[in-house]
Formats: sequence, structure tokens, C-alpha cells
Amino acid sequence: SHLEEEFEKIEREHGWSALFHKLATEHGIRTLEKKNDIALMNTNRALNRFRDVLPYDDTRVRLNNGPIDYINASFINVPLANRRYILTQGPLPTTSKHFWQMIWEQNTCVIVMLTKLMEKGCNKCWLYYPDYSNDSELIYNDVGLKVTFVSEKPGPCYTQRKFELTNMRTDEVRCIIHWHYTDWPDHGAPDSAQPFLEFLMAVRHSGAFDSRYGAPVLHCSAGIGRSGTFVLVDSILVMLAHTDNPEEISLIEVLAQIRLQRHGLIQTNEQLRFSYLAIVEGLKILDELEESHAQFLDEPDNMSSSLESSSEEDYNYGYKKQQLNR
Ligand code: PTR
Ligand code: PTR
Repeated sequence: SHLEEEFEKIEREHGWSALFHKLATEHGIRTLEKKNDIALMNTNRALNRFRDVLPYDDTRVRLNNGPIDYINASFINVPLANRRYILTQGPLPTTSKHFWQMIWEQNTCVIVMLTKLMEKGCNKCWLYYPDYSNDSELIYNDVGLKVTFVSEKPGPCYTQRKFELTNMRTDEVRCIIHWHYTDWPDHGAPDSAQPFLEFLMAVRHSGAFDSRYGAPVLHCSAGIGRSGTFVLVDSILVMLAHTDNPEEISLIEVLAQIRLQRHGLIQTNEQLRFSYLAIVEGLKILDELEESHAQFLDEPDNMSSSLESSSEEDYNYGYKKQQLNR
């Protein structure tokens, strides 16, 4: 593909830092008009994990019910891929309840976590979900929600968990799938594309983009570097799968577009390079992965089967099989 040629050219010319710089300067000019006044309000400041990573006012996710409508989260829309995502920071002790409130209100059923709780001795994210090592249920009375641990299936690069999210006011219960990539330090990139692509495939097959539910919620620590990389790779692969004119798809242009919706998506040269690499590799192996995944899903009682455990349904949200709304 043209992206493979581009990748090889940049690689030969050692052009990653120049390209990344161009993105920040040339395309960055477009973000000068963007405001994040709400994130900077006195009442909201403390709800941001990083002083310098804030949602823009126009794309921020609002909390509907309760005294506070602020959470450090942004809607990302990629119309050409017919994709929507919510990107957010790793919850803090004080914002975990808001996180779950957002999950409930947005009708999200899939969470993608791309950070460890701690990296190199630093806290990257609060433990906002129940797992084997803590209580099997977390209760957030303020927002009337209860999160119950259902299952956990660890793997070398990622872990899948299932939770039940109960609205204690209405007794309604929803199933939440939690995909946790554990092999990707911040400001870096995974060692190879293969496990990441397997992860992406598993996320897609779990109903993350099912139109009956809200957008999947993606987070890392700041919710920009690793989460931005995920969005770019996923959405470009969707576009490439559905176009007759792949050469019209510009990775940098798509990246500049999503950067207008949340600041700083993709943080380093290395992450930019990895995005290209994962897309180029993805074009080669996704069909294969798709097939093995289909067999995997056929096995009864599989953890990876979707919310309503109908593997046929899962299919509809997979690569190439997705029906785009025109
Ligand atoms: N000021 C912080 C820093 O650079 O350390 C903000 C920051 C932290 C930005 C983590 C990005 C980070 O990575 P990610 O979005 O992948 O968690
Ligand atoms: N319906 C969306 C749009 O028109 O923007 C998404 C879409 C994108 C649909 C590309 C189809 C696309 O390509 P093709 O016509 O080659 O399948």
C-alpha cells in the first residue's frame, strides 16, 4: 500500500522526528483556537490528572446527573471510518465514580485500558475496577453505581476482565468488558505489532463498536499518547478496508483531525512510527487473525464472546464485515 511505501521512505530518511515535528507545528496551528476553559475552572482543576492534558470544551464528555458535569474525557469522531470513541485519563481516586457514571450514561459496554496501574514505581492510574486482589465489588454511592467482578483472563500482553455494572437506583444491570493491554509503557510503543493487532481484533469482536451501545471508552494515563495511537491504527485500518482509493487516505491528515478533538494524540516519534507499522502489518495479517478469531469464537463458553454471547453478532462488528452507514 502507499502507507507501506511512505513508512519505508520515512524509515530510510530517519524522518520520524521531522514528521512528528511538522505535525505539532504546521497542523498544530489549527488547534490554537481551541478552548479548554471548563477544564480549567477552579471547581474542575483538581479533577485533571495532568495540568497540561485537558479536554477541549467543544468535544468534552459531560456528566448528566449530579452536581459536577466535568470529567477529563473527550469524544473522538472519525466519520470516514464511521467510528466513535471516548478518550479519557486514567481515573484518579476522586474521579473513579465519575468514570463509572460516564460509562453508565454513555451506555458504554467496552473499556480499553492501555496502561499499567504503576510503571517504573510511578502511579499511572488508580485501581478503579474490582479484581481478584481487591474486593470483588466496588460501590459508588454518590452516583448510585456498583461494579462487580465477574471474571478475569490474563494473557502475556493483555488481560480480559468482565464486570457487572449495577444501577442501584433502578436495579438495572449491564455487562462490561474490560480489555487491559499490559505491555506498553507510556511515551513508548509496543515491541511488535502482532500482539497489539491481536488485542485490537479481540476488542473489535467483543462488540466495542456495536451501534446498539455507546462508544467504547479508551484510556491510558493521560489518555492521549497510547489511546491516540489505538484510535489512529483502528480507524485507518477500517478506512483502508472499505475504500477503493486507498491512496486518498492520509494518515497525517486523519491524525491532525483527531488532534482537533483531543490535544496531543500520539505523543512521540516512536508512537507515530508504530502507528504506521501496525497499519502496514495489520493489512497483511488481519485477515488471518480474523479467521483464527472466528474459530476461537465458535468454541462454546468462550470468554471472548460478546456481551450477549452471540458469536454471529460479533461478526458484524469485525474487520471488513462491518456495515458502514453511508
Ligand atoms: N505531563 C505529562 C507527561 O508528559 O509526563 C503528561 C502525559 C503523561 C502525557 C502520560 C502523555 C502520557 O502518556 P499516555 O497518554 O500514553 O498515558
Ligand atoms: N459512510 C461513511 C462515509 O461516506 O463517510 C463511511 C465510508 C467510508 C463508507 C468509505 C464507504 C467508504 O468507502 P467505499 O465506498 O469504497 O466502501
